[in-house]
This record gives sequence, structure tokens and C-alpha cells, in this order.
Amino acid sequence: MKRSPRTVISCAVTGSIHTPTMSPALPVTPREIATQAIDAAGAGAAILHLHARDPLSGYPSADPEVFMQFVPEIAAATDAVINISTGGSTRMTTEQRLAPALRLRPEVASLNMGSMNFVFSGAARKFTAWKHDWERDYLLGSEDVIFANTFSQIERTMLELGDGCGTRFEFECYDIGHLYSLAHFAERGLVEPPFLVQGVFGVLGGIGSDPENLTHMVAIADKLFGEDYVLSAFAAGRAQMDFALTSALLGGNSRVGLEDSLFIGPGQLAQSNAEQVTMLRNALESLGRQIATPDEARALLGLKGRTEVAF
Ligand code: KMH
Ligand code: ZN
Repeated sequence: MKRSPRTVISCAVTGSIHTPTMSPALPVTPREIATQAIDAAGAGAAILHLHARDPLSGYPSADPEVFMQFVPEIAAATDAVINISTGGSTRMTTEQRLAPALRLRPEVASLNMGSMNFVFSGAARKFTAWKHDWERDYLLGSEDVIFANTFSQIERTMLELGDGCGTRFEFECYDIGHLYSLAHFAERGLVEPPFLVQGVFGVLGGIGSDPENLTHMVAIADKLFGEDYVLSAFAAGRAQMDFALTSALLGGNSRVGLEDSLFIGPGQLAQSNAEQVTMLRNALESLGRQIATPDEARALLGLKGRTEVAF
């Protein structure tokens, strides 16, 4: 592992797993996404991982024009690294998922390293009344959908977004096998180090949020990539803060955000993304760790710089 001298905190602001009824803090409109992203950067997030939503319904959106209603504002207000999702939602086509990043040409985009079940239906059984009529079926429907990330989709993303736009990737690895897939593409020369390996734990359909799985992922990544990778990790749900902290203490980096957990503690909804970033930052600093600036993240990851984007 290429150890990070100071911890790079990523914040994933809204995502496509949670729905508006599940938390009043979940940002939906461009205004809400921009405000919360800017506040998260102010709290110490060096990288902002961004999805979009339909401003009225809150349904996950891949419309580049919706992204353009908040990304330029965020970029004007912070020097944070903008990371545009190519995961979108599990209901989107490859074309839809790639469109925002191809339009915005960000410094970083996520790239999901394997097809899988990606189930987030649990919440559907916890609520009986919904703000929007799409929410319950969307959540339950995740039990009948494959999150498709074929090798040809991955290769296309590497060519069109990586080579074509100079965008580098947050490689989302939901299981140990995804590391070997990344190694395959690296061996073919389709991606260059340093690789930002984002360990994703606790997604139903992916590897579980047991700490042994994080140390095992690190052991295999060390074997496959040596100093050519930078670790980051997060867990969806209640283990979010544990994994963010553990990854940092292992010499890696951390991701938090309402995209993957709506909580700040057991049974306590977070009031904002910034609240999660602040909790993590305070915990790390209390242990003597320092937080990386956006430019330190750029240097660590070999990013192209914020003037080379299309927003
Ligand atoms: N919500 C995470 C479990 C992406 O946007 O490309 C996965 C994620 C993928 O953030
Ligand atoms: Zn995401």
C-alpha cells in the first residue's frame, strides 16, 4: 500500500440507495446537494463523490444537466476534488451512467469493478407511509436487479473516461474478486497507478462489514499492487464510521456520507454530511492523525488538476 501521510476524507453526499422518506437530511435538490457538499468540504472532505436526483421526485438521475445545476457552484466555492459517480443507480443503462462524467470530465469518477447483486430493500419494510410513490417499489425492486459492471463496460469506461478525459478512478471493490479484476486491467495497461482502491463493505450482495474482511482486502491488494495502490474504505450502514477510522489507521483513507449511511450513531439520524465528516475528522485528529487537503489528495492520486475539467 502507498501509505497516506495525511488521511484523505471523501464524502458521498446523496447516492441512489437511500430515498427521501428515509431521512429529511438526505439532499435531493441541486441547492441541497450543493449546500451539503460545500459544508462537507468545509468540514474536511478533500473529495466529494456526487450523484444527482430529480429535483422534484428525488428519484436518482443521470441527467448531466441536473449535475450542472450544482457541480459548478461546488467547484466555485471549494477546492475539493469532484468525483462523479459512474455507478448512478442499479436501474440505469451504461449510457446513462457514463453521461454525467463524460460531460463534466472530472478529475475523479467512480468505477465499479464487478457485476453483483446490490440489495437495499431492507428499509422498504420499515416504513408504511412514503413521500413519493416510487420509493417502496424502488427499494423492493433492488432484489430483482443485477448491478451490471461487465468487463466490456469497465473497459469502455477506462477508455472513454480515463484515456478520453484524463479522469482517474475510485475503483469500487465490493469483494476480493474485484481486486483481481482491477489487476487484470492494470496488466493490460488500461489503467495506470496509483490506483485508488475503494473497499466497499456491508452492501448486501458484496463483502460483509467484518473488520477481518478489510484486513484481508488489504493483504490481497498489497500482494497484487504493492506500492501501486492507495487504500480507501467505507462501510454502508452502521459500520460506516468503524471502517472509515480503521482504514485510516491502517495507512489508508476514508469515505463517509449520507449516500451510504444516514446515521451519526445507533438509531440517531445524521443532520448532514458535514456532521459525519466532522465526527470522523475529530476522531482521527484526537488520535494524532492529520487530514489531507484537496491538493494533497491530488498529489497522492496523480490527478490532472481542477482547471482541466469541463465545469
Ligand atoms: N453507494 C456505494 C455503495 C458509485 O457511485 O459508483 C457505491 C458507489 C458506487 O458509490
Ligand atoms: Zn456513489
